[in-house]
Amino acid sequence: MLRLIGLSVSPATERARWALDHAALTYHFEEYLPQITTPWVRLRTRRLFGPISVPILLGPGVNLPDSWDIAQYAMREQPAARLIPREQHNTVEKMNQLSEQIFYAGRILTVKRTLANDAALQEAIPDLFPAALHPRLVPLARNAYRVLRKKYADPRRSDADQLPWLRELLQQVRQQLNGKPFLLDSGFSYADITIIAALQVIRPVQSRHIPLGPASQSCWTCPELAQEFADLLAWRDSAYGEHRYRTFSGQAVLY
Ligand SMILES: N[C@@H](CCC(=O)N[C@@H](CS)C(=O)NCC(=O)O)C(=O)O
Repeated sequence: MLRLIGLSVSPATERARWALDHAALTYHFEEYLPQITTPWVRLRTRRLFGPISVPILLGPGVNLPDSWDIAQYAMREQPAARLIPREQHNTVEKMNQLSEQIFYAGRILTVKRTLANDAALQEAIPDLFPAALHPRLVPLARNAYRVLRKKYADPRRSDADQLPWLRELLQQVRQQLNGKPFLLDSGFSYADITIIAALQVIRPVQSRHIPLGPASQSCWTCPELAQEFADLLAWRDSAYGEHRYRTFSGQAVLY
């Protein structure tokens, strides 16, 4: 059985889950708790040094540490799902790079807003700790987010420059979509999945899809861009309704 280690709230995990679900590949999902489960993840992935990031897909002969690798694996295992149609591989890869750029720029702003919001820091504390302790664990969450701020920093752009950069990237998405139902002419694909997942940093999808408390939802929102790119967010919301919990052959995916 495949095992996907991930962070439920992370766009990178969401695109790997969606790809596996669409390809009708079953897996056990394991929530990653940064710092807490890191040693155990290092041991099983045989990555004893260097940074660990999720999602990671494990299974017999499978040890894939990146959502793009996982999507390509899903494509190989289930070609009929047409996640990455062979003749459009380059376009899908380009869309994945665009998704990474949106996700990385947006994440810097999300982390910054979270660090300034005690209620969001409290929401970020794992359920593993009794609820009564959460208010007292806020300083711990703040330290964890400071580590993330350092880890995800962009040496090429100031925080203020991330917004115009995001605007430019979203315009590229709009251009590729060009009023069509999907990014590729041939139909729903991993290009849609990866871009849709990254739009989480512009305004989060309903929390029944990705669990975020109200304070965290506001930290994941770029109000300046959410309105300007309401067309992309509406496209994202309708794709969730039609494609998120359905395999390529139309079977329901049960969560
Ligand atoms: N390009 C990678 C990005 C993975 C990534 O950035 N993962 C973050 C989640 S948002 C992570 O593992 N964060 C935990 C940490 O840094 O400790 C992918 O798509 O798999």
